[in-house]
Amino acid sequence: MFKLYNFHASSTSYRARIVLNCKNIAFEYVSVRLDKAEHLDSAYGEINPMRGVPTLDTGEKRLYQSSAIIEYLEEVCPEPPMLPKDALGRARVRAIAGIVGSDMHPVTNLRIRNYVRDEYGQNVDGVNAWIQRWNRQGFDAIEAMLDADKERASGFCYGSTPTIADAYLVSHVFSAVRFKTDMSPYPLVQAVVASCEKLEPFARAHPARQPDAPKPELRRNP
Ligand SMILES: N[C@@H](CCC(=O)N[C@@H](CS)C(=O)NCC(=O)O)C(=O)O
Repeated sequence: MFKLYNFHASSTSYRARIVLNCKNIAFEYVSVRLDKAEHLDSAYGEINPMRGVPTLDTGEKRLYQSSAIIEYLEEVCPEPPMLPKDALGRARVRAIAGIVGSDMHPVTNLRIRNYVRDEYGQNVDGVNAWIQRWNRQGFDAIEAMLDADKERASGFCYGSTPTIADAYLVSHVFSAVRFKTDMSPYPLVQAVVASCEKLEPFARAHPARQPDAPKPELRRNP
């Protein structure tokens, strides 16, 4: 069975869990507590040299980088497909995934937030302002892309079934809301999230439903 080293609130973990669930792939949940800096321990450094989550252990090899993990899952478990059959469609789906995965997440990642806090002396509001600034730029682009897609009739980023773009978008919106990004300018993004969250594989991947999530009564920042 696959093992996923991950953390409930990590958006890169969340996007990998969504794809695993959509493809109905059972996996063992191995918690790496980012809130306790377990990813910086030498033990996790042996597992993932970049010390990020997720890591997918296939039983044969360890795979790093959620984008590589997701593409691997698509290749070894093609049903249901999470990439369109046509090259143009795949490029459009990957563009949305790329905005989240390459433009938004890297500059708002934990180590960057900590650097902005420690090296630039920012408090919680200052760090949140940094995160919100980069989220706005990405969501502005994604909202415009969804709006421009006249063939988009369903509740998804592309086509009539969930694609990897939805996995990236839903998980990043969770993170954005956690850091108080104003989502009101993005009704199309919010509509995609609302329709995806109704689907059981997305709901089951939600951070609040993971074994290392705080109990509801202890949760300050769900
Ligand atoms: N590009 C990597 C990023 C992995 C990553 O850094 N994940 C975050 C959690 S969302 C993390 O582990 N951060 C730890 C840190 O920044 O120190 C991927 O997509 O897998």
